[in-house]
Amino acid sequence: MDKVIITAAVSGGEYVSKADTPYVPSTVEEIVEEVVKSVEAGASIVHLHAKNPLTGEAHSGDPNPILKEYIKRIRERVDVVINVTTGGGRVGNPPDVWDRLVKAKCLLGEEMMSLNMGTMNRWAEHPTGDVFLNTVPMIERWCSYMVEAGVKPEHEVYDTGMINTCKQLAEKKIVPEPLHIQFVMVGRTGFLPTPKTLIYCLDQIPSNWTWSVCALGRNEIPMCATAIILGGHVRVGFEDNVFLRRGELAKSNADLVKKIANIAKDLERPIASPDDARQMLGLKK
Ligand code: KMH
Ligand code: ZN
Repeated sequence: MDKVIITAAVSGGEYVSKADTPYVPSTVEEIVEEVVKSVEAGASIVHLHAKNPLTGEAHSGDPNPILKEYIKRIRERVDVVINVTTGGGRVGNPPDVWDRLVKAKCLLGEEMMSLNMGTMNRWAEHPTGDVFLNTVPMIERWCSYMVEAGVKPEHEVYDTGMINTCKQLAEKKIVPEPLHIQFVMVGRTGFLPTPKTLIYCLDQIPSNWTWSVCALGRNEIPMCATAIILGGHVRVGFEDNVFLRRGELAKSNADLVKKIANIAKDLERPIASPDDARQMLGLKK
């Protein structure tokens, strides 16, 4: 079986802060340390959001200087594929401001950027509103900025129609094939986190596209195990889940990486190194 790429979403993203777990990293040092430990545990990609160093909440201003610092400091410590979020379009943020931020974000030295593939009702309460706003023109523009900068888009797909939006990007030749999809199985307002849903999704995409799965809370490990069995890649980490098992907080993202790496090894899927991931995803180092 092909090697499995483990992404560690270490920073807690936009939803997870110190109020949820004291172990979520917030300072630059803590983020870098979590990345190093996660790579040692088997992660070949890290997915990053800029954090408020005091609270561990999402940083509310321009995230780019913070992300740039993370990237520089990570590169000094460890070899790993760096994937930063575009952060989506926020309701209330002028589109031209957001557009400039995303364009500049493509030039921070990362190899991949995640991008939500449609506008969607949020599955949980969120300080900036109930909806995330990613129109098709925004998606097309942002993907072309990434491609121009040599950054590979990771297409975050939360529901069926977003698969069609990915196909349109390929048909219009905005993103070169094969695309890389992250099926984000959030439940509630999006895909139900079930094997049946995932199999349906896989039937919709070309067989040469690469794909990964993430799911929230207690669904994280079972859905990642399902992805491993079905030949895909996985993402774990505090952005999606803070528990190692029922009632026990993970003390580090690395605990979650180790858990899924052991499952992969038991299922005879070797773990991809960062260079394996680069080769499998066609990244430009
Ligand atoms: N927070 C995840 C459920 C992104 O940051 O671009 C989705 C995500 C999207 O990681
Ligand atoms: Zn994210």
